[in-house]
Amino acid sequence: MFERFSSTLVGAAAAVALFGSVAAADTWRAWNIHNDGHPNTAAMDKFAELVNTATGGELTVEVFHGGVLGSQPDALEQVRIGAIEVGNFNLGPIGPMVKEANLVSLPFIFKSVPHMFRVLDGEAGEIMASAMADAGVKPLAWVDAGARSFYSQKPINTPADVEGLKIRVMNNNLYTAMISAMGGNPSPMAFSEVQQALKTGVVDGAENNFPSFKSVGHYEVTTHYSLSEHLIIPECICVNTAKFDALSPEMQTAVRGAAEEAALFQRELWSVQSEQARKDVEAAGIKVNEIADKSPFQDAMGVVYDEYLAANPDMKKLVELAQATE
Ligand code: BDP
Repeated sequence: MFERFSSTLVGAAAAVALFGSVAAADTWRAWNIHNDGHPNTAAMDKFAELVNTATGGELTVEVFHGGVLGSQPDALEQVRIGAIEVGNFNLGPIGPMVKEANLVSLPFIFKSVPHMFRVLDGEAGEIMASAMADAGVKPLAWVDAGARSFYSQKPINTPADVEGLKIRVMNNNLYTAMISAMGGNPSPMAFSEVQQALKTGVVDGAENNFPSFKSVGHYEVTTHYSLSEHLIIPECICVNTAKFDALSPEMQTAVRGAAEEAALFQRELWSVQSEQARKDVEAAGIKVNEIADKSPFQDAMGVVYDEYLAANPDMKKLVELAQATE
């Protein structure tokens, strides 16, 4: 027993001498909800490739696409506790876990995608990132997810058109409040169930960006996509905080650099592929309608903001920071 123990110590000492660290080569599991053809799938593959190169193979990332490691809320919990190390997450489902992340789930909080990135690059983004890291889900880089709009079997031009419709939303009370404020019936549901729910009429509509509308076939079971652009929600490459903190400073730099480069790659792909996705769904028969005046939608959200900020007065600062960002 003593002999075994001492030979383990000798082995560890030899490894330190060879690699300059006690950490042996490690593999991280990465969660990705998207399938092939979606820009984030290519970006996560890129992240894995970059980590492998930058760490000289000391850290390998194995990406599991198509949500096979679980639904997004489940996978977030797994990352939080370290059962999955890393993933591409939407900040919407992070809100119930990290209040500060909810800033981005307030409808119409951002004027545009560039405005969203400016807010993330400023003080509000720092506050959100550190709260997320404290909760165990540390953002290494932000990625683009465009704007989310409604789709259904009829065009939506005003909030009144949402009245009485059952609309699928992601898992976050702000989204249920958003749909209720328009007189609709919100239905939180896992992404993987939405196509079937639209097909069978369990829900009348949903909301998403063009790449996701296309990639999981929601366009095959709806007829109209209405450019309400009510939510501009960023996504992250997020890692379990403890796993990241346990890396050597050199490895941290390598992994963060890989995430940043993969995120830039994603943003470029996104701008090309989201336009292409729109063209593809239009070619497949989807009618896309512009909404010239979005102010009735914005006005309808007054109650969502009022109730949310009354219940969470500490979120006022973040809202003000976002609104004050040019
Ligand atoms: C997509 C996001 C993905 C979400 C999905 C959804 O990229 O993270 O799970 O929407 O609506 O746009 O659930």
